Amino acid sequence: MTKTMSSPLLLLLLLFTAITFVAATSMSAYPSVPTDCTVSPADNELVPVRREVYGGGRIFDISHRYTADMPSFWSTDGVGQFLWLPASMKNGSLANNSVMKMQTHTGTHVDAPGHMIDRYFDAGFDVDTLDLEVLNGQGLLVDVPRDSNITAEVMESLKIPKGVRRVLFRTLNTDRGLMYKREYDTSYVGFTKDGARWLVKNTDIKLVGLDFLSVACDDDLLSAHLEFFESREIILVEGLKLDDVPVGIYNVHCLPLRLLGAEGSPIRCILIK
Ligand SMILES: *[C@@H]1O[C@H](CO)[C@@H](O)[C@H](O)[C@H]1NC(C)=O
Ligand SMILES: *[C@@H]1O[C@H](CO)[C@@H](O)[C@H](O)[C@H]1NC(C)=O
Ligand SMILES: *[C@H]1O[C@H](CO)[C@@H](O)[C@H](O)[C@H]1NC(C)=O
Repeated sequence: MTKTMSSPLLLLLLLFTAITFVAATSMSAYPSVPTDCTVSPADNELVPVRREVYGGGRIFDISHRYTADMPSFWSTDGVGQFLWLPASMKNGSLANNSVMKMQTHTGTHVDAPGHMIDRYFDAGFDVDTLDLEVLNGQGLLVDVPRDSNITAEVMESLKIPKGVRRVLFRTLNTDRGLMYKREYDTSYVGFTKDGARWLVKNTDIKLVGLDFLSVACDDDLLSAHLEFFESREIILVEGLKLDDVPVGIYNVHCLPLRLLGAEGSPIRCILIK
Protein backbone atom coordinates (compact mmCIF):
# COMPACT_ATOMS: atom_id res chain seq x y z
CA MET A 1 0.00 0.00 0.00
CA THR A 2 1.21 3.51 -0.78
CA LYS A 3 1.24 6.02 1.98
CA THR A 4 -1.03 8.51 0.27
CA MET A 5 -4.24 7.50 -1.39
CA SER A 6 -5.56 9.28 -4.44
CA SER A 7 -8.82 11.04 -3.61
CA PRO A 8 -11.07 9.10 -6.09
CA LEU A 9 -9.90 5.87 -4.53
CA LEU A 10 -10.52 7.21 -1.04
CA LEU A 11 -14.01 8.28 -2.05
CA LEU A 12 -14.73 4.85 -3.47
CA LEU A 13 -13.54 3.30 -0.25
CA LEU A 14 -15.77 5.56 1.83
CA LEU A 15 -18.71 4.83 -0.43
CA PHE A 16 -18.09 1.11 -0.10
CA THR A 17 -17.93 1.43 3.69
CA ALA A 18 -21.22 3.33 3.65
CA ILE A 19 -22.93 0.65 1.54
CA THR A 20 -21.66 -2.09 3.82
CA PHE A 21 -22.99 -0.15 6.79
CA VAL A 22 -26.48 0.17 5.24
CA ALA A 23 -26.50 -3.52 4.41
CA ALA A 24 -25.48 -4.35 7.95
CA THR A 25 -28.21 -2.21 9.50
CA SER A 26 -30.93 -3.58 7.25
CA MET A 27 -29.81 -7.02 8.41
CA SER A 28 -29.83 -6.08 12.08
CA ALA A 29 -33.55 -6.50 12.67
CA TYR A 30 -35.32 -9.81 12.34
CA PRO A 31 -39.09 -9.77 11.83
CA SER A 32 -41.02 -10.86 14.88
CA VAL A 33 -42.37 -14.39 14.77
CA PRO A 34 -45.73 -15.23 16.29
CA THR A 35 -45.23 -17.76 19.08
CA ASP A 36 -48.68 -17.44 20.57
CA CYS A 37 -50.49 -19.96 18.47
CA THR A 38 -53.82 -19.88 20.17
CA VAL A 39 -56.25 -19.80 17.30
CA SER A 40 -57.68 -16.42 16.42
CA PRO A 41 -61.01 -17.19 14.77
CA ALA A 42 -60.68 -14.39 12.21
CA ASP A 43 -57.91 -15.99 10.15
CA ASN A 44 -57.51 -19.43 11.63
CA GLU A 45 -56.32 -20.87 8.33
CA LEU A 46 -53.07 -18.91 8.76
CA VAL A 47 -52.19 -19.80 12.34
CA PRO A 48 -49.26 -22.21 12.61
CA VAL A 49 -49.42 -24.88 15.29
CA ARG A 50 -46.44 -25.19 17.63
CA ARG A 51 -46.33 -28.43 19.56
CA GLU A 52 -44.34 -30.17 22.26
CA VAL A 53 -46.18 -33.48 21.90
CA TYR A 54 -47.30 -35.14 18.67
CA GLY A 55 -49.54 -38.01 17.75
CA GLY A 56 -51.75 -37.77 20.82
CA GLY A 57 -48.90 -38.37 23.28
CA ARG A 58 -46.86 -40.83 21.22
CA ILE A 59 -44.01 -38.46 20.29
CA PHE A 60 -42.37 -35.99 22.70
CA ASP A 61 -40.20 -33.23 21.34
CA ILE A 62 -37.34 -32.98 23.85
CA SER A 63 -35.44 -30.24 21.99
CA HIS A 64 -35.70 -26.61 22.98
CA ARG A 65 -36.90 -24.02 20.54
CA TYR A 66 -34.02 -21.71 19.57
CA THR A 67 -34.65 -18.17 20.76
CA ALA A 68 -32.54 -15.07 21.39
CA ASP A 69 -33.47 -15.30 25.08
CA MET A 70 -32.28 -18.82 25.75
CA PRO A 71 -29.24 -19.16 28.02
CA SER A 72 -25.73 -19.26 26.60
CA PHE A 73 -22.51 -20.26 28.36
CA TRP A 74 -21.52 -17.61 30.93
CA SER A 75 -23.69 -14.97 29.30
CA THR A 76 -26.12 -12.83 31.27
CA ASP A 77 -27.93 -11.75 28.10
CA GLY A 78 -28.75 -15.10 26.57
CA VAL A 79 -27.93 -16.15 23.03
CA GLY A 80 -28.88 -12.80 21.50
CA GLN A 81 -29.74 -12.31 17.86
CA PHE A 82 -28.71 -15.36 15.86
CA LEU A 83 -31.00 -15.01 12.82
CA TRP A 84 -30.82 -12.38 10.11
CA LEU A 85 -32.84 -11.89 6.98
CA PRO A 86 -30.50 -10.43 4.39
CA ALA A 87 -32.91 -11.29 1.58
CA SER A 88 -36.61 -10.90 2.01
CA MET A 89 -39.59 -10.86 -0.30
CA LYS A 90 -40.72 -7.65 1.33
CA ASN A 91 -37.53 -6.09 0.04
CA GLY A 92 -37.83 -7.41 -3.46
CA SER A 93 -36.11 -10.77 -3.22
CA LEU A 94 -37.48 -13.85 -4.91
CA ALA A 95 -37.67 -15.60 -1.55
CA ASN A 96 -37.01 -15.12 2.16
CA ASN A 97 -33.60 -16.45 3.07
CA SER A 98 -32.36 -16.28 6.64
CA VAL A 99 -28.78 -16.49 7.83
CA MET A 100 -27.87 -17.86 11.23
CA LYS A 101 -24.81 -17.53 13.39
CA MET A 102 -24.46 -19.15 16.80
CA GLN A 103 -22.13 -21.23 18.92
CA THR A 104 -22.48 -24.89 17.99
CA HIS A 105 -23.08 -25.60 21.70
CA THR A 106 -26.30 -23.59 21.79
CA GLY A 107 -29.65 -24.89 22.99
CA THR A 108 -30.20 -28.63 22.73
CA HIS A 109 -26.89 -29.85 21.32
CA VAL A 110 -24.40 -32.69 21.14
CA ASP A 111 -20.70 -32.77 22.07
CA ALA A 112 -18.07 -34.65 20.07
CA PRO A 113 -14.88 -35.96 21.76
CA GLY A 114 -12.87 -33.12 20.20
CA HIS A 115 -14.77 -30.63 22.38
CA MET A 116 -12.32 -30.90 25.26
CA ILE A 117 -9.61 -33.27 24.09
CA ASP A 118 -7.50 -31.44 21.56
CA ARG A 119 -5.76 -34.49 20.12
CA TYR A 120 -9.20 -35.89 19.25
CA PHE A 121 -10.14 -32.57 17.66
CA ASP A 122 -6.95 -32.62 15.56
CA ALA A 123 -7.57 -36.24 14.59
CA GLY A 124 -11.03 -35.33 13.29
CA PHE A 125 -13.41 -36.76 15.90
CA ASP A 126 -16.10 -34.25 14.99
CA VAL A 127 -19.91 -34.43 15.13
CA ASP A 128 -19.95 -36.05 11.69
CA THR A 129 -18.24 -39.11 13.20
CA LEU A 130 -20.79 -39.65 16.00
CA ASP A 131 -22.50 -43.03 15.91
CA LEU A 132 -26.15 -42.72 14.87
CA GLU A 133 -26.73 -46.15 16.35
CA VAL A 134 -25.89 -44.76 19.79
CA LEU A 135 -27.96 -41.64 19.15
CA ASN A 136 -31.01 -43.69 18.14
CA GLY A 137 -32.50 -46.60 20.05
CA GLN A 138 -34.16 -47.69 23.25
CA GLY A 139 -33.43 -45.49 26.25
CA LEU A 140 -34.50 -44.61 29.74
CA LEU A 141 -35.74 -41.31 31.13
CA VAL A 142 -34.96 -41.16 34.87
CA ASP A 143 -35.44 -38.64 37.65
CA VAL A 144 -32.40 -38.06 39.82
CA PRO A 145 -32.56 -36.96 43.49
CA ARG A 146 -33.03 -33.20 43.68
CA ASP A 147 -30.68 -32.52 46.58
CA SER A 148 -27.39 -33.36 44.93
CA ASN A 149 -25.26 -33.22 41.83
CA ILE A 150 -24.83 -36.53 40.02
CA THR A 151 -22.10 -38.13 42.12
CA ALA A 152 -20.94 -41.75 42.18
CA GLU A 153 -23.24 -42.29 45.14
CA VAL A 154 -26.24 -40.92 43.23
CA MET A 155 -25.38 -43.01 40.17
CA GLU A 156 -25.18 -46.13 42.30
CA SER A 157 -28.53 -45.36 43.96
CA LEU A 158 -30.26 -45.10 40.56
CA LYS A 159 -29.63 -48.84 39.98
CA ILE A 160 -29.66 -48.54 36.22
CA PRO A 161 -29.54 -52.11 34.92
CA LYS A 162 -26.66 -53.39 32.80
CA GLY A 163 -27.58 -53.40 29.14
CA VAL A 164 -29.23 -49.98 29.24
CA ARG A 165 -27.32 -47.94 26.68
CA ARG A 166 -29.12 -44.61 26.62
CA VAL A 167 -30.18 -42.60 29.67
CA LEU A 168 -31.68 -39.14 29.91
CA PHE A 169 -31.23 -37.67 33.38
CA ARG A 170 -33.92 -35.29 34.56
CA THR A 171 -32.69 -33.09 37.38
CA LEU A 172 -33.45 -30.06 39.49
CA ASN A 173 -32.53 -28.02 36.36
CA THR A 174 -35.92 -28.90 34.85
CA ASP A 175 -37.79 -27.95 38.06
CA ARG A 176 -35.88 -24.65 38.16
CA GLY A 177 -36.60 -23.97 34.49
CA LEU A 178 -32.94 -23.08 33.87
CA MET A 179 -33.21 -23.48 30.08
CA TYR A 180 -35.92 -20.82 30.07
CA LYS A 181 -33.81 -18.25 31.91
CA ARG A 182 -31.81 -15.80 29.91
CA GLU A 183 -29.04 -15.61 32.47
CA TYR A 184 -26.65 -18.57 32.59
CA ASP A 185 -26.92 -20.09 36.05
CA THR A 186 -23.69 -21.77 37.19
CA SER A 187 -25.48 -23.51 40.08
CA TYR A 188 -27.07 -26.00 37.66
CA VAL A 189 -26.91 -29.72 38.47
CA GLY A 190 -24.61 -32.00 36.51
CA PHE A 191 -22.19 -34.89 36.80
CA THR A 192 -19.30 -34.62 39.21
CA LYS A 193 -16.02 -36.21 38.16
CA ASP A 194 -16.62 -39.29 40.32
CA GLY A 195 -20.21 -39.55 39.04
CA ALA A 196 -18.97 -39.58 35.45
CA ARG A 197 -16.26 -42.10 36.27
CA TRP A 198 -18.76 -44.37 38.03
CA LEU A 199 -21.03 -44.33 34.95
CA VAL A 200 -18.12 -45.13 32.62
CA LYS A 201 -16.83 -47.99 34.79
CA ASN A 202 -20.06 -49.60 35.98
CA THR A 203 -22.73 -49.20 33.30
CA ASP A 204 -23.25 -49.83 29.58
CA ILE A 205 -24.55 -46.28 29.03
CA LYS A 206 -23.25 -44.74 25.81
CA LEU A 207 -25.72 -41.88 25.40
CA VAL A 208 -25.85 -39.47 28.33
CA GLY A 209 -28.54 -36.80 28.15
CA LEU A 210 -29.07 -33.93 30.61
CA ASP A 211 -31.41 -30.98 31.02
CA PHE A 212 -28.92 -28.11 31.02
CA LEU A 213 -26.21 -26.85 28.69
CA SER A 214 -23.51 -29.04 30.21
CA VAL A 215 -23.65 -32.61 31.54
CA ALA A 216 -20.86 -31.75 33.96
CA CYS A 217 -21.54 -29.53 36.97
CA ASP A 218 -19.72 -26.22 36.92
CA ASP A 219 -17.17 -27.22 39.59
CA ASP A 220 -16.10 -30.30 37.60
CA LEU A 221 -16.70 -28.90 34.14
CA LEU A 222 -13.52 -30.13 32.55
CA SER A 223 -12.80 -33.23 34.66
CA ALA A 224 -16.25 -34.81 34.27
CA HIS A 225 -16.27 -34.17 30.51
CA LEU A 226 -12.84 -35.80 30.21
CA GLU A 227 -14.09 -38.94 31.97
CA PHE A 228 -16.85 -39.22 29.37
CA PHE A 229 -14.78 -38.29 26.29
CA GLU A 230 -11.68 -40.40 26.90
CA SER A 231 -13.00 -43.65 25.37
CA ARG A 232 -14.73 -41.79 22.49
CA GLU A 233 -17.65 -44.20 22.98
CA ILE A 234 -19.97 -41.99 25.00
CA ILE A 235 -22.06 -39.29 23.37
CA LEU A 236 -23.21 -36.31 25.42
CA VAL A 237 -26.50 -34.62 24.59
CA GLU A 238 -27.04 -31.40 26.50
CA GLY A 239 -29.79 -28.85 26.98
CA LEU A 240 -32.62 -31.38 26.70
CA LYS A 241 -36.21 -30.32 27.32
CA LEU A 242 -37.57 -32.96 29.68
CA ASP A 243 -40.53 -31.07 31.16
CA ASP A 244 -43.78 -33.01 31.43
CA VAL A 245 -42.46 -36.26 29.98
CA PRO A 246 -43.36 -39.33 32.06
CA VAL A 247 -40.40 -41.34 33.37
CA GLY A 248 -39.94 -44.59 31.48
CA ILE A 249 -38.59 -46.42 28.47
CA TYR A 250 -38.72 -44.78 25.04
CA ASN A 251 -37.17 -44.94 21.66
CA VAL A 252 -34.74 -42.05 21.65
CA HIS A 253 -34.02 -40.35 18.34
CA CYS A 254 -31.32 -37.70 18.15
CA LEU A 255 -29.89 -36.33 14.92
CA PRO A 256 -26.98 -33.88 14.85
CA LEU A 257 -26.05 -31.84 11.79
CA ARG A 258 -23.15 -33.16 9.72
CA LEU A 259 -20.88 -30.22 10.49
CA LEU A 260 -17.52 -31.38 9.21
CA GLY A 261 -14.79 -30.42 11.68
CA ALA A 262 -17.15 -29.14 14.39
CA GLU A 263 -16.89 -30.45 17.96
CA GLY A 264 -20.55 -29.61 18.67
CA SER A 265 -23.84 -29.33 16.84
CA PRO A 266 -27.41 -28.32 17.48
CA ILE A 267 -29.43 -31.53 17.66
CA ARG A 268 -33.08 -32.45 17.30
CA CYS A 269 -34.12 -35.08 19.81
CA ILE A 270 -37.47 -36.77 20.18
CA LEU A 271 -38.82 -39.61 22.27
CA ILE A 272 -41.26 -42.10 20.79
CA LYS A 273 -43.40 -44.32 23.00
C1 LIG B 1 -36.13 -4.07 4.15
O1 LIG B 1 -35.28 -2.97 3.98
C2 LIG B 1 -35.53 -1.90 4.87
C3 LIG B 1 -34.68 -0.73 4.43
O2 LIG B 1 -33.34 -1.14 4.26
C4 LIG B 1 -35.23 -2.38 6.29
O3 LIG B 1 -35.49 -1.33 7.21
C5 LIG B 1 -36.08 -3.54 6.61
O4 LIG B 1 -35.72 -4.06 7.88
C6 LIG B 1 -35.92 -4.63 5.56
N1 LIG B 1 -36.88 -5.66 5.84
C7 LIG B 1 -36.55 -6.90 5.93
C8 LIG B 1 -37.65 -7.86 6.24
O5 LIG B 1 -35.40 -7.28 5.78
C1 LIG C 1 -24.24 -28.70 42.12
O1 LIG C 1 -22.95 -28.18 41.96
C2 LIG C 1 -22.91 -26.78 41.76
C3 LIG C 1 -21.47 -26.38 41.54
O2 LIG C 1 -20.95 -27.05 40.43
C4 LIG C 1 -23.50 -26.08 42.96
O3 LIG C 1 -23.53 -24.69 42.73
C5 LIG C 1 -24.90 -26.59 43.19
O4 LIG C 1 -25.42 -26.03 44.36
C6 LIG C 1 -24.92 -28.09 43.30
N1 LIG C 1 -26.33 -28.53 43.36
C7 LIG C 1 -26.80 -29.36 44.29
C8 LIG C 1 -28.26 -29.65 44.23
O5 LIG C 1 -26.09 -29.85 45.11
C1 LIG D 1 -41.43 -13.44 3.27
O1 LIG D 1 -42.22 -13.01 2.20
C2 LIG D 1 -43.62 -13.05 2.42
C3 LIG D 1 -44.28 -12.59 1.17
O2 LIG D 1 -43.80 -11.31 0.81
C4 LIG D 1 -44.00 -12.17 3.59
O3 LIG D 1 -45.39 -12.26 3.85
C5 LIG D 1 -43.22 -12.62 4.80
O4 LIG D 1 -43.49 -11.77 5.89
C6 LIG D 1 -41.75 -12.60 4.50
N1 LIG D 1 -41.05 -13.10 5.62
C7 LIG D 1 -40.21 -12.37 6.28
C8 LIG D 1 -39.56 -13.06 7.43
O5 LIG D 1 -39.92 -11.23 5.96
